[in-house]
Amino acid sequence: MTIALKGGTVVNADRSFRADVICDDGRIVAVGPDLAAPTGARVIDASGSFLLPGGIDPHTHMQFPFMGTVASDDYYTGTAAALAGGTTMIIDFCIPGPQQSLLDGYRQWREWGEKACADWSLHVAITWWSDQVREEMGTLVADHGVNSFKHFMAYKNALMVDDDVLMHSFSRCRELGALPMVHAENGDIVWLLQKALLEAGITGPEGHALSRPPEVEGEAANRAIMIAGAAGVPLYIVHTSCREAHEAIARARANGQRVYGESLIQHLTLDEGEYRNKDWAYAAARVMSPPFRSKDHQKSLWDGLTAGSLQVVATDHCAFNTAQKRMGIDDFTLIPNGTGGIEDRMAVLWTNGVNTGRLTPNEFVAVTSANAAKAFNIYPQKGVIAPGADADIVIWDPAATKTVSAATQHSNIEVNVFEGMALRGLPAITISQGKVVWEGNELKVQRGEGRFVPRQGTAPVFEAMKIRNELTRPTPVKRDPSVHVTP
Ligand code: DUC
Ligand code: ZN
Ligand code: ZN
Ligand code: ZN
Repeated sequence: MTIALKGGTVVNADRSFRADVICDDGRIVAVGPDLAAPTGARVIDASGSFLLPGGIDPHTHMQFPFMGTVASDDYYTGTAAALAGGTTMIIDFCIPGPQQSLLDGYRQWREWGEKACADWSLHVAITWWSDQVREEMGTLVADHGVNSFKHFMAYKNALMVDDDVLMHSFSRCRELGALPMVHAENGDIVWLLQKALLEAGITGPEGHALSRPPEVEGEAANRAIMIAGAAGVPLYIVHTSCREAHEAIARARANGQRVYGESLIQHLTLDEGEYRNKDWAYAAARVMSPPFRSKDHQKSLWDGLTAGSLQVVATDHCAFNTAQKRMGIDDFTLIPNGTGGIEDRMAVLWTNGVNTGRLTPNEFVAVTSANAAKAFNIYPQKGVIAPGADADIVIWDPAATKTVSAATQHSNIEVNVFEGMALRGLPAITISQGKVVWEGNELKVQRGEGRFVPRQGTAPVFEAMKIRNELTRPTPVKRDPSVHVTP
């Protein structure tokens, strides 16, 4: 299948320019002015539109078995919703439980993912430590295209790991050229606050936010950054939701540490007042961790995106319907944590970011695709419109409008946290693997046509860190920063 996009403005992270784009056989084959459409090509008039690299959401949980239930979007419905919103690739999480083999978990998640209709990839979570885990991390990097490992500092007695595991795993990541990631919340403190709130008779969704104040996130973010420094690895902090965590990231970066900060579209646009809604189901639908914050925290996140101290906008898409949320009707700690968002991420960010002048269109592309592609080592296969890249393109209509409604969404739940939000700037057409999959508000997708995208380890980054450490070694040497003792 050949497609010629005529008359649009290509918007990449680095620059914008008028150009036609030719896609053939799943790849972008030409980008330039006044290109002749090859014979037999479908010609699409893109005048007045922007051509954006397909969105990459590097933080989703499709079909995730979590808190006694399973997330309601599977890899098919979740990636279909993604494509309808202009996101052409997800990086989801394989989360083997404590004592479970990473390779067994990985095989299970690969099988679940076979029905995806957009390209996808996997991070793998480290929820325990042993020689077997160390070994299997190596196999995943060498043979299975995994180059990032996630660590939960929260969810005590479930997924949470302590500093011992963090140090072991981060050090192993360093050996492998893999990027460690953290969910930064102090799970011990959350646990104590949850108990205290329940004892005080606070059982509703408002207790969720009270049990996870910004301090627990700030503490964990600072701790993870220090451990990453001690281990000599870069660090990716998922769903940075508050000023404390963002400032820890900004400070670390200013000190020359490679720390990447991800924000979520929900935290940028929705605030903690949502948990005080009198309608239990309304508030419970918005329970996710970290929780929505106050406007001051939101401002800090927007400032971080503008200034570059936060680099990614993701969703943590983890969809639960009202019946699932009801598991926590008498106890907020039992409400499954998670919200949707993947279908709305691009348009909500455009409306609240580009239309307000907080982000340029180029910065929009950086935070919705290019930066994630770079951090996870799939750039320029993904994240840019250039010859040779995958033909994942969104024809973006900056004048199109809609009001968000769960009634018209493709995600497999009956609620939407952005319900009623007026949007301006929408994906008119989504092209995935060189095929039009979203057009005229209709999806044309097939189960299983998404491909698993393997990612290599990021060894050059680690080599640079080693050289830099050697070059900048202070004299007299207190602690030789190039020596990282592997525990
Ligand atoms: N937070 C959520 O809200 N859901 C999934 C996991 C997480 O960390
Ligand atoms: Zn140990
Ligand atoms: Zn998380
Ligand atoms: Zn998550």
